[in-house]
Parts: sequence; C-alpha cells; structure tokens
Amino acid sequence: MVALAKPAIQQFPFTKTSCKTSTLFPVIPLIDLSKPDAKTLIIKACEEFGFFKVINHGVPLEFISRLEAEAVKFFSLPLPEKEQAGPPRPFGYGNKSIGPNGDVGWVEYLLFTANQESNLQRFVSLLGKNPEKFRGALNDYLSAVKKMACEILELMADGLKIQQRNVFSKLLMDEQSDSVFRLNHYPPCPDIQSLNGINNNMIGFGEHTDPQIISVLRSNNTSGLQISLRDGSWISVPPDQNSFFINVGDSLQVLTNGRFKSVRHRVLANSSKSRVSMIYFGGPPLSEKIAPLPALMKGHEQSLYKEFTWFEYKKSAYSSKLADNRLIHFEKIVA
Ligand code: GA4
Repeated sequence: MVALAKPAIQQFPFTKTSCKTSTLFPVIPLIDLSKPDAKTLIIKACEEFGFFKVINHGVPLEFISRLEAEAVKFFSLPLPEKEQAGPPRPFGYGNKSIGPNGDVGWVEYLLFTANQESNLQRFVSLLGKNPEKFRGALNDYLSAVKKMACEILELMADGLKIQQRNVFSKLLMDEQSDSVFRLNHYPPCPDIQSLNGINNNMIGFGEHTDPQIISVLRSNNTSGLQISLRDGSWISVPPDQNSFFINVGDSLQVLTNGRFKSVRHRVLANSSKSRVSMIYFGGPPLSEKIAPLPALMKGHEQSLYKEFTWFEYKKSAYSSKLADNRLIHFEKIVA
C-alpha cells in the first residue's frame, strides 16, 4: 500500500479558534514609563498577567525602523543566501524548525547572542549584502532596548521594596550575561480558513514561556501575538509598532518566588500580512544561581524551587519541547 504524504501545509500545527479565545477582555496593562505610578502598575501587571505594554520608553523610533528595514531586506533574500547565516545551532538562520526537539511553526528567524560582542559581530558579518548597515542598526537598537529593560527591572525592584535597586538589572548588565536576540518573520500564510470545514489558525510560533528573566518584544502592525490568562483562555494582543511588550520569564518567576508569573504566549499566522518581530531576551550569566531573593522572603516563607544555575536551567530547556512546562522539574515538592 502506498502511504500518501499529507499536503505540506497540513504538517503544520493548527489551533481551532475556540470560544475561549477572547479579543475584548481584559485589556492588556499599559505602563507609561514617564509616570510616577509606573512601578506600582508594573508590579500589578507582573502578578496578574506576567505581561504588559510600555509607552514613553525612550527608544528612538528611528532605531526601530532602521532595524526593521534591515530585517525585511534580509528576509526577502533568496533562501540559499539566508542559509549562509548559520548554524551553528541554536544560532543563525532558521526556517520553520524551532529549537532542537522537532517543534515547527510558520516562521523564519535569525537568532543570536546579544551580549558576547565578538560572537555577535562575527555573526553579523554573515548577514545579507551590507552587513555594516545591519551591524549599526543592531548595535543601536540593542543598547537602547537593554537600557530600557534595565530601567523596567529597576522599577520592579523598587516596586517590590527591595533596597538594592539593581538586583535584577545587574544580571543583564553583567559582561557575561547570557542574553539572546531574535528577529522573526511570519510570512502571510496560505488560506486555511476552510480546512476540514473548521475555522483553523495556523501556528506561527507555538505556545511557550520564555526561560530568561525578561523579554522585550516589538512587532510591526500585524496581529498574531496572544497571551494565555490564568484560566487557560487566550487573548489577542492588538499590535502597536511604536510600543514594546514585556514578558516575565521563568527566571524572574523564580527570583520572586512565584510572585511574578511567566506568561505563556504564542503567535498565530496571519493570512494576508507578514509579521516581523524583534525580541530581546535578557538572561543572567551562565554561572548565576537562580533562587528567590532573600529580600522578598517574608517570615518563614520557603522557596518554592530547588536550587539551580542558569546553565542548568538552559540545558534542561534545550532538552524540552516548546510547549512544555520547564519550571515543573525545579519545583520543590511540598508535603
Ligand atoms: C523560547 C524563547 C526564545 O525564543 C529562545 C527559544 C529557544 C530556541 O528557539 O532555540 C527554545 C525555546 C526558547 C524554549 C525551549 C527550547 C529552547 C526552543 C526550544 C524548544 C531562543 C529561548 O531561549 O528559549
């Protein structure tokens, strides 16, 4: 018997648009970084959603549009030229395949280390026809976004009433910080509306939480991003190309002993417009111990997590599937 191969498009993950998906409520928390109430609102957003949007962020819009233009130029190159940009895995150019364990999505991307100068510079020299322009745009963008991420982390420390304001931000500022940067391109996907007679949505990037401390996302004006609420429902995040979206990562959940929750999120492909996003993942040095901050432990409060280093967490993350709950292996069993 001859096994018929599935049409290529059906080999991708889909999600049914269920009634649990709400686009109206609740509203994504909005933080104006220039306002005095920013720190209080950030704490509330991290506790309730692990996610918020920031305006008045101080990142020049020109840095954003310059990097976006370079990314668009790169992604419109012929495939063999894009493939020149890596491996070594997990870094470089990737197409449809995400991570090492068989996850796929309707996405192509560039992934690279954001901190180790020499690695980054060597990698950028492989990009497109004018790597110098790409390098300039990337350096400007990364330093402005890293600065903003650190300001946000300092507002968090302040809001949590931790004396040492840089307790989180110093992890990103460290020369050895293991931060990553990702440029994603979600091409418009073929019309899949009527597949099986169900309203299907193709997955651009499957649901997951980010392993790092904080992620700073900016996208063009194409929708697709969704976050999961505590009750398991999904809400669509209206795109806003002039703002940034902040995700609490697993490591920040542990540093706050579960007070902040890392946010589960995903991206659905769009049938008509292409989506371009750029995400800075702020991570600690590999040798850093990730454990609840003593300053946050009240009375006899116990750590919810076993002790581990960022290296150990990352190693475990890279042996997981995208949608897995990675923190579960590090939770303490309480009698
Ligand atoms: C999710 C967040 C970042 O995009 C990323 C991803 C990484 C990858 O694409 O190589 C991972 C994923 C992410 C978590 C689990 C592992 C590793 C793919 C995957 C299946 C760069 C990261 O740091 O973790």
